[in-house]
Amino acid sequence: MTTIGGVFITLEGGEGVGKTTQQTLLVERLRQSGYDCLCTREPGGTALGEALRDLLLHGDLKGGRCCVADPSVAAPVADPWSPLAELLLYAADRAEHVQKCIFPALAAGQVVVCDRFTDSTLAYQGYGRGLDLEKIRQLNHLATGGLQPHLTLWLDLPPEVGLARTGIADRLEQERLEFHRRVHQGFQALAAAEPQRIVRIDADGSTTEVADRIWSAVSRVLVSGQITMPPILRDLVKVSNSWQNQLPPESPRRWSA
Ligand code: ATM
Repeated sequence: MTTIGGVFITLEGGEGVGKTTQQTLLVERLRQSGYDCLCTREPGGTALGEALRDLLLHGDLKGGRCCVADPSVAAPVADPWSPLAELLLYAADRAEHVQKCIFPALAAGQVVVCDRFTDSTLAYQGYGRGLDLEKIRQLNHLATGGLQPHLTLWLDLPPEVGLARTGIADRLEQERLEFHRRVHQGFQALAAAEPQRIVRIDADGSTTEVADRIWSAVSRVLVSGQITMPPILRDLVKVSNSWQNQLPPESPRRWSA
């Protein structure tokens, strides 16, 4: 195995927990402390990923619409995408993101702060939609080459509170509220199963209070930041490099929050 530098941190949680704000604050604090950071997100982070994000979150194809749980998306239509197709689109986004952005940044010794990663797929497609958790784990492994975050910050709020913050709770019918409750239970179960990696952050409080809780968890992992590159990922990078030698490297995408 090859040892590389870099620290991989992910933020997870349901709707309205404040992930995006907290990600921005965390990255600012890391940069002020002298760390070189990549601030990225899933779905997204690459050209393909941003196109998939648009499709997954706002997709409106002729004859059907995505079945993503985004409560801001209008009521489901007659022909929603199959949950398996949705799962595979998230996996395609992740494979591209890991190989083109996350892995190179880690290899260069950066701190990667990613808004959502594999735990979202387990929580949303697994616990939320009811797809088989073991199959999702296998697919996550295939897409990431086995790469796992050093630290996952699970921003926890009761789903009703988070959805109320987004201002759309009132428009949610019971069925979709139930979905978000299952997603929340999923994050709870994942955190209980991997307490070393997944740290629960109480997302109730002022922005500064939550940011301080996050910083205290992050400070603990920064001292130990070393990760091991899984061989499968090393091979993927080699293959990719051999046919991409003529192409200019893709810069990480930026987006406005
Ligand atoms: P953000 O709004 O936090 O960026 O997330 C986009 C949506 O993508 C979110 N939808 N809702 N509701 C969660 C969803 N999502 C999945 O369902 N599975 C995944 O693997 C990922 C990365 C995101």
